[in-house]
Amino acid sequence: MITLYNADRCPYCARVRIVLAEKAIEYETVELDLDDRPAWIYEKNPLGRVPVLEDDAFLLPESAVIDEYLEERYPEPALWPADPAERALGRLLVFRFDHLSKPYYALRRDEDGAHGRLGAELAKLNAVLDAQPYLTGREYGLADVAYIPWILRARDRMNVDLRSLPALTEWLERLSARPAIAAELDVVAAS
Ligand SMILES: N[C@@H](CCC(=O)N[C@@H](CS)C(=O)NCC(=O)O)C(=O)O
Repeated sequence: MITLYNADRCPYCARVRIVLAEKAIEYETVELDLDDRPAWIYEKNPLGRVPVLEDDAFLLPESAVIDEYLEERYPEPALWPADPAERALGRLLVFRFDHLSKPYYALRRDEDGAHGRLGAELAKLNAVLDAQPYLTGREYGLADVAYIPWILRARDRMNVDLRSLPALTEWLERLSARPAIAAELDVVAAS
């Protein structure tokens, strides 16, 4: 049985919830209060962070690594393209995710200039989506999953206006039609 150590409000956990849902993998959830983390979480992850995936006795932290593990362990439906170059470009976006997360968390801390820096990174994603329908390439996949939790929260919780970014807005609408993403919209609305 798979267990996900989870916090609903955590976008990194959302990356894992989405992949588990897309692949229809059965799992149980242990919900953590991030404001009052239990001491035992350090036995699961020495950094004390969620998500952590437990697959029988195997423990794995780090959302991007967990998603790669799930993709290899449960290959269907595939969430990376078959073409190695297309897959590598998708992985490059995941690898460079901190280009988005740094201004995102800076804006959450209300730092000067963060709004503009986040806007510039969102414009870069919009340019990628002008050239191809998904961040992963021609099909939806793990690069889209890696970014969508923050884009949803930026729009719905931080009032970041995406209307000047049509390709990003259309991508968001297309993704929101997927049950795995619609479930995350509900989580964001409830948290
Ligand atoms: N690089 C980690 C980041 C996970 C992370 O920062 N999780 C947050 C919750 S959204 C957390 O557990 N924070 C507690 C802390 O940093 O002590 C991943 O991708 O899984």
